[in-house]
Amino acid sequence: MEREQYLAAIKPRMPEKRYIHTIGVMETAIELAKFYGEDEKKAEIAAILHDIAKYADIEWMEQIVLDEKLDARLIGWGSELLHGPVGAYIAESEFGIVDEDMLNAIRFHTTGRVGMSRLEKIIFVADMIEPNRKFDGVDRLRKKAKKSLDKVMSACVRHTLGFLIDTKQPIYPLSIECYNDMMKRED
Ligand code: DGI
Ligand code: FE
Ligand code: FE
Ligand code: FE
Repeated sequence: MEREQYLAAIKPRMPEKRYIHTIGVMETAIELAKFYGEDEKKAEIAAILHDIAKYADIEWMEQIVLDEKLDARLIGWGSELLHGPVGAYIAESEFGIVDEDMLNAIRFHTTGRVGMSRLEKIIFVADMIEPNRKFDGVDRLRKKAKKSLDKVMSACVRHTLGFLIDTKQPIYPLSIECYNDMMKRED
């Protein structure tokens, strides 16, 4: 399938705002892939599909977690944590994506994880810094993205965890494991 076909397939499954965000993630992911020597096509398709499950029914997603034996810890965390893993399931089962790196980039785009690949980091970072994102500090992250993929990834994870703590939200175990992994690798 080509870009236009993927875009046409995702468009009816999300509000306009999310679609515009997705285009931004796609363009940013392609730029980062060029910059860091990653496969641009993989980055493009993973970006287009990354939020495919964002508006799926929560009960349906929890059933997928049980049926497909996804991480059982996901039950009860809601769609913010479910849409990555379930998105990877949809990418594989509905769109025929078999590349494990692309599937992992979709699966872990919200939380990150220990030992992320280059493509996983690119999708995670692109999701956060795409041009439609507006929050204090986003420009600093955009500048970092042109310096070091590990440094910007680390800064993105720290920003997300800081936000979750400030807003008194629970932190999913993978998010903490990802943070610890990034800090251990920091030089
Ligand atoms: O789907 P997007 O809005 O483009 O972005 P995302 O998938 O990276 O994140 C979705 C939301 O999930 C965002 O508001 C931050 C939140 N989130 C990320 N990690 C955690 C989390 N929420 C909780 N409660 N715990 C986490 O560890
Ligand atoms: Fe998302
Ligand atoms: Fe994100
Ligand atoms: Fe997103």
